[in-house]
Amino acid sequence: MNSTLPHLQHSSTTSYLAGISPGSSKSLMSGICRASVQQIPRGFTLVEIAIAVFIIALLLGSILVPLTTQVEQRQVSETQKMLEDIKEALIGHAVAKGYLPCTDKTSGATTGPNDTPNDGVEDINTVTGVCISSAAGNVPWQTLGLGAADPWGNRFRYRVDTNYSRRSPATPFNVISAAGLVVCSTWAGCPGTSSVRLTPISPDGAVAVIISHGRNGLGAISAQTSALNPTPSTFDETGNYSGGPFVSRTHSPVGSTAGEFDDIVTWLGKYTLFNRMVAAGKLP
Ligand SMILES: [Ca+2]
Ligand SMILES: [Ca+2]
Repeated sequence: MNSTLPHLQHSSTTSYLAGISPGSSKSLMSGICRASVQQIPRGFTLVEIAIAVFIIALLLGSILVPLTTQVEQRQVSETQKMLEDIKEALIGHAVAKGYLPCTDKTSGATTGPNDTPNDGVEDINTVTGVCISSAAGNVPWQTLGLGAADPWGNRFRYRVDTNYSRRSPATPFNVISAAGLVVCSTWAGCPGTSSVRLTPISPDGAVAVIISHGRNGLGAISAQTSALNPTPSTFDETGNYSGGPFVSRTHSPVGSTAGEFDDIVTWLGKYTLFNRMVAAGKLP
């Protein structure tokens, strides 16, 4: 029986359409289809390309997102370790000398080696034995023999209760000295900012507070330029940037109800300091 497409039939033993053999039991249509597949190079359709791109994006996303998260977690852990090292160095300084170091001021004039901003050396009036500034400044990293910057290239902020940084001829602190710094879980409820007062995290007062301004670096002093970074927009980070009340809480991202917060904060409580100084025979 002849094909229903007689114009494609021919008598040659070699078909001009590959895959079609005259007289074959295979259908002509099957041969035509196979010939088309064999003869016409077929590329990828847009749909196939889109699916491939989508799968590649998924794979890259599944690899890169955990990597990014791991890097951030490692930076936070590293910062927490650095803050603990700073706290231990502060205690060591107090044990060795009988007082905590003053801040290294972040701005203002230079009047001498003990009054120079951003050099990592505490700024102290050697005549009176009182710190040049009672405001927050840099951790005096040179005085303590520590690194200058957090993992994001910013300096650690430090505020000390100046009762604990006085030295001769001023009267050094003792076990009845009050500690006036406070760390809260939110700025809005911290003492001094609202009639609604939350219990501070440091209820008996902190003698020193040490802060890394975190990955966003808002309100930090750049270790590279000694310039002030853009300042934070949330109250909780503003307290840490402006010198208190200080806030330590769970981190929250931009756009969250609680507002962005990525500061890493630690503090030295007065009883911790007293305990270590008594153990070292330096108090009472
Ligand atoms: Ca200084
Ligand atoms: Ca921050």
